[in-house]
Amino acid sequence: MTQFSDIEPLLAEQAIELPSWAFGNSGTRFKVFGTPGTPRTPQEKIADAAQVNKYTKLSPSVALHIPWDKVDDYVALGAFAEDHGVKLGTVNSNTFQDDDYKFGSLTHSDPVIRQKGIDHHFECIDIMTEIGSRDLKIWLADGSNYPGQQDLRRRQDLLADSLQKIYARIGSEQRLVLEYKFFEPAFYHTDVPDWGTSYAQVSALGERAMVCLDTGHHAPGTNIEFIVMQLLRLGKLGSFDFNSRFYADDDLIVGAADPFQLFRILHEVIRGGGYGTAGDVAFMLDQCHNVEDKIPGQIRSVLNVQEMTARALLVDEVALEAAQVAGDVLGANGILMDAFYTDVRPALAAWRETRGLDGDPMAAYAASGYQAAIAADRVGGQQSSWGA
Ligand code: PSV
Ligand code: MN
Repeated sequence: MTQFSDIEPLLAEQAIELPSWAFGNSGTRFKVFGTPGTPRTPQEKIADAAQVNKYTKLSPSVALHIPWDKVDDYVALGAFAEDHGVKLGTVNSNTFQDDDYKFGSLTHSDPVIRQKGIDHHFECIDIMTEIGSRDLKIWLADGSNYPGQQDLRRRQDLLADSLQKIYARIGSEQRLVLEYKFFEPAFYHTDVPDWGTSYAQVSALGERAMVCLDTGHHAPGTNIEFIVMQLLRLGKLGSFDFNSRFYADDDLIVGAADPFQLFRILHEVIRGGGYGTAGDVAFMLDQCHNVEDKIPGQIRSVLNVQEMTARALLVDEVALEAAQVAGDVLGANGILMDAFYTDVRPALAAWRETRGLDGDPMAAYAASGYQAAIAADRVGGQQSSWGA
């Protein structure tokens, strides 16, 4: 039986990147609620993200979304982040909010608009080079709403061509990760709807092109851990966008809807060699906080990932394999469930204290007064918003 002390060194390797946009306001097409203290600038988003790392030591980097986080001086932004104890990480492109992209971006039939989308990615790569970022993350809203509206195959060919041009600009230490999503905003067809399409496209590019798996981007009932296993097996799992969903692309707190699913995913990550500093899978959150405060929402999120990671690390792999090979159906299932049902919270709290952290990061943040301070200080200006 694996003991908690056995897994402590591995827990210390955990790093979960935070999305800058999680600190802005967000909502639905029905309403975006404002929150007192919401950042107005990329700097204020980074300062808030640094709070999450301060109380958890789990989130040493922040992902940018361009143009939402556009600044004049990215080197200065990187220095600002370092002063706050975090680094700048993945750069996310955005070809879904410009009128020109109404009928697509990298798959658009008009070469001028396709080139505009490609140029935007060149700009993102330049920013990555300035801030020392490894990953360019591409998610495309491209697709169509009605059968017959578009030529599905032609668009795959155009996508391959556009991605090839972007990939050719990637530096030798940089990677391109291509995210998939089964629907929305296009509803009939999406140009990168599933891991297989992403895999086919990135495989055609080369070694430094990988798949990004957003946990909210699958049909209900999809066995996501199978996809994790398969991509790791193929050497193409580049990154995760963690969040959770009940119905659609809800972007709720990871582990909130189905902690068992998160446990199963992390178990496959660990088994497939994707966990820790030895693996090169990037773990990111891609979440929005519509009604809850954003900083504690992010703290809760990284703690959920840490708790399910600890449980997954506790799986007795030797006994599990023996049961599997012996055809012991209930024995194998029982071994997995024993780890899942282990309440690791007291052990994690004690371990945090040995690392100079408060055992209860949520309570420590609440007691710090930071939330009230930003609410008082950040008066006026334009609050950041998803899509602003
Ligand atoms: C698309 O739904 C997505 O998951 C992509 O990662 C975007 O970059 C992100 O959401 C924006 O919130
Ligand atoms: Mn995502």
